[in-house]
Amino acid sequence: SDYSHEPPRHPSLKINSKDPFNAEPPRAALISSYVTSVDFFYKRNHGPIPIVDDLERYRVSIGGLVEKSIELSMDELRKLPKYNITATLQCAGNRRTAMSKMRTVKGVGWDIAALGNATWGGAKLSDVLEIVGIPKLSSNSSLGGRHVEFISVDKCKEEKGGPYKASIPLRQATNPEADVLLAYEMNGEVLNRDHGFPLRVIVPGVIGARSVKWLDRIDIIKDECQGFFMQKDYKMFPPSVDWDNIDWSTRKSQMDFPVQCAICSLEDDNLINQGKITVAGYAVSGGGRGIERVDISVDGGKKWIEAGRYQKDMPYFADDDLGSEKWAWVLFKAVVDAPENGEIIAKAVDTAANVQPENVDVIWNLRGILNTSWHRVRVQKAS
Ligand code: MTE
Ligand code: MO
Repeated sequence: SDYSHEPPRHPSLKINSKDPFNAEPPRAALISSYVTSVDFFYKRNHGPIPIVDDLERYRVSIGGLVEKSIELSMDELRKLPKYNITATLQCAGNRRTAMSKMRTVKGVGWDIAALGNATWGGAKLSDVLEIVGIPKLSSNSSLGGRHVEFISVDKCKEEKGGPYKASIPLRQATNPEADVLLAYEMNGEVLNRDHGFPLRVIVPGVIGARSVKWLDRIDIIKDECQGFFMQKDYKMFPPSVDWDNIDWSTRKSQMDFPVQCAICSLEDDNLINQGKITVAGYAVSGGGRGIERVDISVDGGKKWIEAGRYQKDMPYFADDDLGSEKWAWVLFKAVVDAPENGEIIAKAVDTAANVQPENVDVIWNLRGILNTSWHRVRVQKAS
């Protein structure tokens, strides 16, 4: 693979793997703004960043089980109604490093910042699929298609040099309220190369792996995409399954991500010299479920205090209409006393009352995905 044409990146990103480039921002940078800047947005790749430089000739083709295949240019996509959707993209491997401390897992190590909250601009996939004759809210195309496959132009070794691909159910793709986008903008600017220039998919509320970058083709297919990242990677196995007894076909491809939160104002270990500590971070849940509350404990989980929460630049209350922010994270903040036992814990509850698990061992899985265990940091008084 040729890594000699990678784009420039912000020097403060923490590099977890260089080729392919996988990096996350420092914890504190993540909570410095509600919308994550492009510079500080995590970068997750499986091969070199492809170069798409002839925009005049660039086309995304839409075919498979449709009556008539089409090709769309960027100009044609831009003429469709444009939506700006604020959505948190989270890698299923977020917090993998902490899971691997319990027992070794396979995969790139990530601290707690393999996610970001951006405003994505583009056309709705449900509008695009109407052009090829598939109405809104369809579970089947007339030719028997039930899934929508996204195929990239990049090359990954897991696909034996072929492109990255993934699929989502047709029902979700044709549901305007699922807000699946063909995005050409990120935070009001043209998408940059790292994040999928000129066109990527955004599947809100779903693990990042389904939001295919550098889109080449969209195919309507009968069965789920058979690619590596759908069938042999992003699946959640029970703790009893290891590499000697794994049967990939027994589990579904992971789609929605579960409720998650993490403290970003503190590192794993901190020296403090005052009695009060600011605990701030993010909380997010998949599937369009909002965040109901975030609880903080300084006594190992016996007593909890509720953190203040923010969405956009306004205080946000859980029972309101979630509106356009239902895919976005909530930032939280609380000021607490220094813990006697030296540990601060955060856990979030989503609007369906799902709660994060207390310990990582009950959700350990060999690929190290979806570590959503209570987030714990340690503080020590400086002497
Ligand atoms: N799309 C392509 N073409 N190639 C990739 O390697 N990685 C996926 C997804 N889309 C990937 C891809 C994964 S695992 C994640 S988490 C997100 O892109 C990361 O998107 P980002 O780099 O814009 O943050
Ligand atoms: Mo990912």
